[in-house]
Amino acid sequence: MLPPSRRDFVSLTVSESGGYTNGKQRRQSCWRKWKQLSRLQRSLILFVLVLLLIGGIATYPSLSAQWGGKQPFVVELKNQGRPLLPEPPSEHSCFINGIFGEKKSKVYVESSFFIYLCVKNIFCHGTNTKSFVACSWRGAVIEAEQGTDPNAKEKEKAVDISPLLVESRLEAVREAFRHAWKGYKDFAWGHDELKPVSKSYSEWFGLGLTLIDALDTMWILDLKKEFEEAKQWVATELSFNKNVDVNLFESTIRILGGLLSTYHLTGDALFLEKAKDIGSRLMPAFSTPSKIPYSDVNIGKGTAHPPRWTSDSTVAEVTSIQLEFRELGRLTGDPKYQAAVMEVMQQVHKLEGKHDGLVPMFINTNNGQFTHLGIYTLGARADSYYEYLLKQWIQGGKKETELLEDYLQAVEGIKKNLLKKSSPLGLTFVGELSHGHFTPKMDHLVCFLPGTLALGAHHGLATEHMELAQQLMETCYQMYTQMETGLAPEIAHFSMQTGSIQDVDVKLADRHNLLRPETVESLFYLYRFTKDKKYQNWGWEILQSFNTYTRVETGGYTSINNVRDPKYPSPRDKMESFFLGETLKYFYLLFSDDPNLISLDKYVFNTEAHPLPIWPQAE
Ligand code: DMJ
Repeated sequence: MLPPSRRDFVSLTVSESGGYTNGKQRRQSCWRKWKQLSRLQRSLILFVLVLLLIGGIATYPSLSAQWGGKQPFVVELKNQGRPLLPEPPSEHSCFINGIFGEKKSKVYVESSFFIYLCVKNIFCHGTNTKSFVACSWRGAVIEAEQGTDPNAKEKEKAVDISPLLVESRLEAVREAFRHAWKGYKDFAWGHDELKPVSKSYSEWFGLGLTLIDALDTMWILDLKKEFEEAKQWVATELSFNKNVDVNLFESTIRILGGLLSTYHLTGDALFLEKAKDIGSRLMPAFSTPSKIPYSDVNIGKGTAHPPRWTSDSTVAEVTSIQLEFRELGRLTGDPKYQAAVMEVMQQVHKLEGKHDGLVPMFINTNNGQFTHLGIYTLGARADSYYEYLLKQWIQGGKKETELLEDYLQAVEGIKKNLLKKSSPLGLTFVGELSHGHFTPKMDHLVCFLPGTLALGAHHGLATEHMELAQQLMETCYQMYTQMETGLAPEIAHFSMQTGSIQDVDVKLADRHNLLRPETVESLFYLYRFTKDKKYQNWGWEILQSFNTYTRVETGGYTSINNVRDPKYPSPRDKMESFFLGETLKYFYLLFSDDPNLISLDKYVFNTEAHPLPIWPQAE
């Protein structure tokens, strides 16, 4: 999957057969031969020449597109000897998978060969900033809008991208999923995570994490064959009766959440039974002096404990398991599940140590108090606390006012303490506060926030939230586009000094990309609510970058160490389960134009992208 150090070139050498003759002699002998031909022979030759001329004129546009100044983007990548993009399409899907290779504001015709296979289709394509390109059959490119038109953005919004293009992008996501699934199936079947480069696997809980996380994605992407084989594994191989320590939060959002949502989408009781089994086995985590749960549970022995070095739990972890246990309680009718997780929310609601609604990162399981006070972030260890305040309120029918109050107060706290503008582009970003000192550091994890703010606005909260969501969305996109690979780093530092050249700076230790979903997730929400095509186009660019720098030839995608080095991004040899559970699912939902495909008025996504129903109003 890595770029080789050299490129492959094809050269053509045209040589004359026979010895040297000067031009005059050659012209004379040609004329003599022509005169020696019969009239019929001469007419035939002229006829063939005229036919060739007409054929040449007809094929000129596609040839000029391929050989002209614009080098076909996708073809160039393929020349590097890597399977960077989907395989050549077949039959009806010939337009799929990149006849159009898109890069920044330009659109290229990838291959006249594939266009010949689709001569009856007409493709229209808007790019993210400046121009629209309408491609007629055989690849004639008509530039309809160019560069400096001040109304270009508005027009872009107005132009309907062809349903064919929408379908082609959806198919590109399905293809990416199939490729990832192939790696998992071949080298990691039934294990937690694929190691695609070494063609092996890693275990975290030993519960087939990737397979369970991916179940509802397969259902939504309509990958029936893959879904059925995974379901068979769940039915015959999956057992939670294992002497193994699992992390309460991770197994709740990925396993319990994945099983519950698959149950709702399919109506298959197998998944509900499995959800009940894992849910009940996780309950010992709540048996603590404070009722704030421990981080780890042994699901075979029924014992729980904090990490070895502390009796603290992470605030995001104990406050981001509520959607799942509340839903399990509703389905089973057993009140213990809801009671356990709502107790945590009620305690955190009342706790001292918040700063304008912002919470610290740790909470003690013995006394139930926040610890390590003074550090406030929307990133790791706090992120999904904010997300779940809003989503629980939505899940429960917008009646639980304490949850809403805490959410609204937190948004005000973010605005007051954590928002700043970068230089030179003036991007709005979310930094961190450490004992009163502001740091312009933003985790990629924070990119869930534009989506959450937009979701709140959709459910009736201030339109100001939507405006902030759009500003932050641009920032998260810039975290990708300002990197040499087009992929965001794990952590960005924003420049605030006037005269800076680039807004996003990345420290050496923060240059990795784990195939995380948050930006694609937010793009999905922003597109659903605004219908602005630029969000789809930004997502398409990001998918291309994943295909270019993280796709492994033999199956799977790998996280990488260095988003700043397109020559050697340095694979980490791991495909996280959330790449299938979240990232590819959000890509698919982003590219879909169907608002009823997991309607946001009927479902709320847990923090691992598993949709759970919004409760009917009577409950
Ligand atoms: C996922 O497991 C969840 O989205 C979680 O809330 C945050 N981290 C990962 C994805 O980045």
